[in-house]
Parts: sequence; C-alpha cells; structure tokens
Amino acid sequence: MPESPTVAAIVLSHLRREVDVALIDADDAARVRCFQRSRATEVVTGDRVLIERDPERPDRGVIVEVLPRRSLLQRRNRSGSVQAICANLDLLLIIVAADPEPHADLIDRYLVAARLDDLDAAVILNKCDLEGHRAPRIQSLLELYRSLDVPVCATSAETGAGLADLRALVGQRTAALVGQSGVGKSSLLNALLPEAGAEIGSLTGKTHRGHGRGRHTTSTVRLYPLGDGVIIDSPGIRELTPEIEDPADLIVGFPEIDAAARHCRFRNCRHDQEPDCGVTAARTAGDIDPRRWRSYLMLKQELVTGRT
Ligand SMILES: Nc1nc2c(ncn2[C@@H]2O[C@H](COP(=O)(O)OP(=O)(O)OP(=O)(O)O)[C@@H](O)[C@H]2O)c(=O)[nH]1
Ligand SMILES: [Mg+2]
Ligand SMILES: [Zn+2]
Repeated sequence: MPESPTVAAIVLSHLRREVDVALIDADDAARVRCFQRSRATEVVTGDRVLIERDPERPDRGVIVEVLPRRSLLQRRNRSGSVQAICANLDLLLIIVAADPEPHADLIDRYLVAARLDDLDAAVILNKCDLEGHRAPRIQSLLELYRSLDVPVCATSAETGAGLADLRALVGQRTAALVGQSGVGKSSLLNALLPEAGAEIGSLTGKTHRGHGRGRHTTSTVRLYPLGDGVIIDSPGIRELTPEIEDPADLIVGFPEIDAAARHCRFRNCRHDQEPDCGVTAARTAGDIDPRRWRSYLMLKQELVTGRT
C-alpha cells in the first residue's frame, strides 16, 4: 500500500498524546485528531507539523515531524522540570483585572519571558466596566508599565469596550491570552470570537471562598484563528518561573534596572553595598519602583537557588 503524502498542519491543542490539528493551505481546512509517535519532539499548541492522514479515516492521522519553531514560551515547574506552553507566538497579552487583585510580580515575570523569547507583550486591563479599575493602585500599576514602553489597553468582555483595540493589536500576529485565573481570558476570547464557545468561570464560583485561587476554568492551551491572526487561550496560573539559561539574562526584563546598572563603577556590581552603584542611586532617587526592585531580586534568587 502506498504511504499517504504528508500535509502541513497547525496544532490547535494537545492532551497527553492526542493532538488536534488544523490543516494549513488545504481546501477543506480540516481538523484531524493525531497521535504522536513516541520519542518524537513533544508537540505544543501553535506548533507547525507535518502529518500523515489515515486513508481509511481522514479525521485521524499521525504527526511525522515538528517543524522548526520561531519561539517557544516555557516555564519551570515547581518540580524543576521545564514545561512548554505554546510555540510560534508573536505577542503575549498579559491580562489583568481589578478583581481578582493583580499579582504585579506575575506581570514582571511574563515580561521577562516575552523579552527572552523575543515576543512583544502588552498589558490588558480587562473588566474595565468594574468601578474598581479606577482605583489608584490599579492605575499606578498600569502607569508603571506604560513608563516601561509596554503597550497598555483597557477592555471589557462584558460591554465590548476596547475589543476593537485588542483585535487591532493582534492584527496578523499569533497572540496568547495569559494571566491569573478569573481575569477573563476566555471571556475575551469569546467576545472576540463568539463561535469559540470557550468555557468561562461562573460568577458564583468566582465569589466563592478561594476566589480566583484554586479554581481554574480553562484547562488546556487552545488555538483559534482570529481574522488574519491567531489567538490562543491558556489556563490561568498563579506563579511563573520563566525558563532562563543564564540568570544574568533576567535583566532584559527589567530595562530600568539595566539602564541604571550602566552607571555602576564596577562591571560586576551586585548593586548591594558597592560604592558608586548606579542602581542604588536610581533607587534612592525614586527612578526604580521599589516593588519592581523586590520583584527582580526575588526572581533572581529563585533562578539561582533553583539551580543549586
Ligand atoms: N464585569 C466583568 N466580568 C467579566 C469580564 N470578563 C470576564 N468576566 C467574568 O470573570 C469571570 C472569569 O472569567 P473567565 O473568562 O472564565 O476567566 P479566565 O481568565 O479565562 O479564567 P481561567 O480559565 O480560570 O484562567 C467570569 O465570571 C466572567 O463572567 C468583564 O469584562 N467584566
Ligand atoms: Mg479561561
Ligand atoms: Zn550597581
């Protein structure tokens, strides 16, 4: 029997060894459930792959090759192992809301991951229909990221405010909705793409004990075509340790600290007790946000101890 020819496809989602893909450049844009041959590169949502369709059942296939990735968003698990989140991203949409209260350090960590992977990033304040978004702590948080040249936009999945801006921001790119649980990532996806029909957390659930904490509604990373671009919904997370080979590279996610460090007298300055330290000077002058500094130190500590 002749082998069936391989066709190109994009990975929509994957659960264990079952991978759902959509054919690229095929007349029918068919969806095919594929299995991965063991010992092959572990596929991840967003991967471009070559598949062989089952001649008997065209909705079934086998992944024969994972094509080279232009980016790979990864995190380090508590156990220390590296987990891939999605491949071939261009843009990280870091979603926050006044409720649940933002974990600012998580935003910093996403920005580090984005910089290291050469992705663009934006901070999106969703639920802007809620009064709480006007609170000074929320506004000053957004102001901080604006000052670091991170695009910031406000949306409401509920009223539709800002959705046109969000759609324009994605444009022809591949963007992932990331952030804490309960901020409205899946709600934004559904608002942009009603046919996505993603499950969203119930209001009663979210007002329960453990609000936005133990409760995660979305459980898999899933990709959807959005106009000429692509949007990926992902499960909410509480913690993120970006995968960084050299802890010294962490600084790319903290451009204000990096800029100040250029004024240190010593090249290997630890910005601690050293004389003529540019970072200490900038912190004293109030040019480095104290929370950002703590966030940087904590992440650095984590990366260093995680390796010993
Ligand atoms: N008021 C208001 N509520 C919203 C908005 N967007 C989402 N919500 C509500 O917030 C809750 C959580 O929404 P989800 O879309 O499930 O949140 P998620 O970020 O996908 O959560 P996970 O899948 O657990 O990561 C739901 O009760 C939504 O109805 C919004 O713009 N305004
Ligand atoms: Mg969700
Ligand atoms: Zn220094």
